[in-house]
Amino acid sequence: MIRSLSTAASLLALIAASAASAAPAAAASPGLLAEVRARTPNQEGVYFVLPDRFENGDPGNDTGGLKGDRLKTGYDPTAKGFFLGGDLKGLTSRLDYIQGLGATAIWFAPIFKNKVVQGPKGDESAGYHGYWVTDFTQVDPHFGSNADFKAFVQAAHARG
Ligand SMILES: [Ca+2]
Repeated sequence: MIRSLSTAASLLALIAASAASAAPAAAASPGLLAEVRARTPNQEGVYFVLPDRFENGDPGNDTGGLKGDRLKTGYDPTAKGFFLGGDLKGLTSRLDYIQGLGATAIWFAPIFKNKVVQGPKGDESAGYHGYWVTDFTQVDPHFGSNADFKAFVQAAHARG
């Protein structure tokens, strides 16, 4: 069974994404939640994932809604220092795969809106890793939307 295990930063995103609606685990049954809560940390199999490098579920968000070359959009699937296109829809679509590995929890790199590109001229790279956060209340558009994050959490929680 999979349970979302988030970094403190990702928890903030979850709170932001679900602030206007029901609790994110509402889809899981009370018995399932009790089972999950009874597990100790050493019973979890944590799968760490960098969303940009996992699965591209929506090519429409690859440039994060930005126009121009890779120094404007951060997207260049031919360069390891730039966004490759992976996103939350892709991650959600591969929950069967992650569960099949035996993982019971998912921990992923920050997904918040972050600086697109930085670095000295000729040595620029993009924030595909998520660690240049500029807004802790919004999912970076390269990864999807707050609704996509909520859908991921609900799909993962529905598995336990
Ligand atoms: Ca994408």
